[in-house]
Amino acid sequence: MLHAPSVYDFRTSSIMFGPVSDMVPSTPIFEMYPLGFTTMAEYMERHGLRVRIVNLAVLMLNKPDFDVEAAIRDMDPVAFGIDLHWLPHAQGSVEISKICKKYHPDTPVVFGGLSASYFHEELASYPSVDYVLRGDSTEEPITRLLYAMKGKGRVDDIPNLTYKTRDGSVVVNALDWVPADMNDISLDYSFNMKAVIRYRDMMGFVPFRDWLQYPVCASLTCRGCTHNCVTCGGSAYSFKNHFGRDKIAFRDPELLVRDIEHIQKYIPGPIFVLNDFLQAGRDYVAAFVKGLSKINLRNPIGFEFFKPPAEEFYEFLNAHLKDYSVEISIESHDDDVRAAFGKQHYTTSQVEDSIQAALKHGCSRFDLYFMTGIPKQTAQSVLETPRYIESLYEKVGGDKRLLCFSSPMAPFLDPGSMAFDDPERFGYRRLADTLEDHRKLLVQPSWKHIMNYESDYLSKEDMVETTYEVGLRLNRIKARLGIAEPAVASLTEHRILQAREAMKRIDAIMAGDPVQRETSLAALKTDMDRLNESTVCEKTELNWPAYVGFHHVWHCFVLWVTENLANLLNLRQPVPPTAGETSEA
Ligand code: B12
Ligand code: SF4
Repeated sequence: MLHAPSVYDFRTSSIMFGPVSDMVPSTPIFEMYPLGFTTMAEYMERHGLRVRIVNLAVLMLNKPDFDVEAAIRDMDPVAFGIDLHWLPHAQGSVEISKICKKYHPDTPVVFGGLSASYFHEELASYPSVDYVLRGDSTEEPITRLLYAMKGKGRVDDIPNLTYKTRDGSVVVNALDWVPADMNDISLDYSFNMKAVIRYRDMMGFVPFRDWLQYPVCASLTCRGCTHNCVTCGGSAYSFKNHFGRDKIAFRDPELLVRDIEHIQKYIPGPIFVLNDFLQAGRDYVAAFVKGLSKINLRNPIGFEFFKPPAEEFYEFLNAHLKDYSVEISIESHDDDVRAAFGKQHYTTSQVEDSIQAALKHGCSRFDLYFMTGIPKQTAQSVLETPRYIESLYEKVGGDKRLLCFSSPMAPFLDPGSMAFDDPERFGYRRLADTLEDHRKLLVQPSWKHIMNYESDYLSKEDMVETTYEVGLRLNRIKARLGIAEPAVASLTEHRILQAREAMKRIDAIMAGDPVQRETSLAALKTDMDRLNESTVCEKTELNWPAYVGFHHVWHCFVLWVTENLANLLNLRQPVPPTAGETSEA
């Protein structure tokens, strides 16, 4: 399983990616591989296959002279799996598939992920791509595909598969492997740790560049979503219309607690519970939180909520957990703008009450996210954000546990979102249609040129300008309140001002003589690379605390010994694949 950088080769191209990844642990080349790599690999190994994950993006980031072609040339798998989950990998992932084909013309190349699912026919028509597995649950289909490649089974009855025949035509099998729950898979990080031991390769497996310093782990409550945010490619609408899912699939709370117990055994970092588990109802919530209390959870834990919980809920969390944090994406302080985005189910004032209640009941940290570029949002509305945040801090008495962040919706409108499918209805102009269009956009010189949309309410110029302006003002507020260290705030201020300047220089180059363009952009590369990270805020501001205990070291040691013994004595018991069974649709 290979994870590509967003742009291949970012090491030689001059691109000002901008603040596209400021709100996630990755750098702008999006080096984080999908969680699905771990669930697929664990599932395939359970069914008698061997899987190796190679995070090419991290290897390229860490070693400027890492030779991708040589690394791929020296691999000898039954098949290559490449993710095109996030559309920003459109350029890098296909380039990596070309290298796979160059050195291994007879080895099948399999793609998967949400963007691959959306563009499956176009993707399968590329000469370097043989198979695309669609949908949000490919653990079983990929296992069957691998067995078919080994001569045990046929491809024409593998669910969710799009493939190319010998004559080059593209065949689309039905998208009907859509499990109704998430209980057959496991997000088991000890798989990754065992694989590190087996292949003696730490850096190829790490999920993102700084993971060893900040070992945050994710835990997944469900697949799908009950909400319909208009720009989100993971909304109820997108899942129903493009990924075959018309009902959210939950993981049983007992299994979720078990996943978290595994994490706490080996990994000291904070655990982030993704996708709001309140969507599952009261019984689920009670079982999950009480379960966490029973395993005596010591790692800090964070929850993402899609609407602001009430005070009783925080009381309940506080009674059962030692260290919990909360995150809500409010998007805008303006209720009308938020409603136009699809979050009409709560108001700003409810969020304020929720924050106050959380802080009153032991919440360690409350992260509040704002976004630029959403429907009905004007430059003026964006520029009001810092003032609103300041007033919010006044309401909570300057409590430093509240952390506010603002970032642009960039680089792309998600494929398969309502806004992507019907841009005019939401006040957007879509500037790219096909996968190939997006591949071309990704190598444009700045995030302003890379974006695949423009809003009727906010021009691209205003989007860039307001992003940096809000970044500056927010940084100053954080410095004044003592939330950001003075030295850090001063560096951030500098970076934002320089990034703004660099964007102007790029615009001038693009407006100037085309013959000079490449040379002038190349001259800016060092500056661009320096300014591409932590643009509008210092990335470490996102980090929750972590601690290392003796038990982590001990469990890792035991795993190291048992795994080496298992490898030496070949002690593995595969479970036969479930080929032939169908899932509940
Ligand atoms: C969790 C999550 C994250 C986590 C990432 C955790 C991770 N490492 O996967 C965080 C918060 C870090 C994140 C970041 C981003 N995210 Co996000 N994220 C989600 C979320 C909420 C859930 C995804 C999930 O549950 N996955 C479940 C796991 C088990 O499955 P999976 O990883 O999807 O893999 C399965 C399939 O996709 C497929 N598959 C995936 N890869 C491959 C490869 C092969 C070969 C095969 C066969 C199959 C396959 O099979 C897997 C197993 O069944 C979705 C929204 C949603 N409701 O779905 C958005 C979503 C996926 N994210 C999205 C985006 C845009 C981003 C960012 C680009 C945002 C940004 N600008 O910073 C970044 C990219 C980060 C990076 N790569 O470095 C969009 C993607 C739209 C698109 N098509 O491009 C989504 C749909 C919605 C959204 N806007 O948030 N995200
Ligand atoms: S952005 Fe909205 S639709 Fe998308 S996953 Fe989050 S709550 Fe669901």
